[in-house]
Amino acid sequence: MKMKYLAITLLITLMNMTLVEASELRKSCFSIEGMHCGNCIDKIKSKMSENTAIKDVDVSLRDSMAQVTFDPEKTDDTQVLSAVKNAGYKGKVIKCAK
Ligand SMILES: [Cu+2]
Repeated sequence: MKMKYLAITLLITLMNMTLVEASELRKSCFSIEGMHCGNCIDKIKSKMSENTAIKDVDVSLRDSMAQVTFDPEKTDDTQVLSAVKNAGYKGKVIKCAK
């Protein structure tokens, strides 16, 4: 009886660990100066795609900003900003609007 209880507890713990791992991605927002058109967006997205820890990039031309989802264990805001810079734009971290 006790063994069964332990096994179930272990199983639940393992399941929770998997869930935590899946939700460990982080979302940061950046304002980006100097974007004019779709090519600018493509350039930024393409630079960011070189960083494999970046999982999702959502660039808004109208709001001059980008929302970037990444694995915080492998990259950070600073590296995202250098991708923006390498693409030829000036970015800074801003608070994400909900
Ligand atoms: Cu452009």
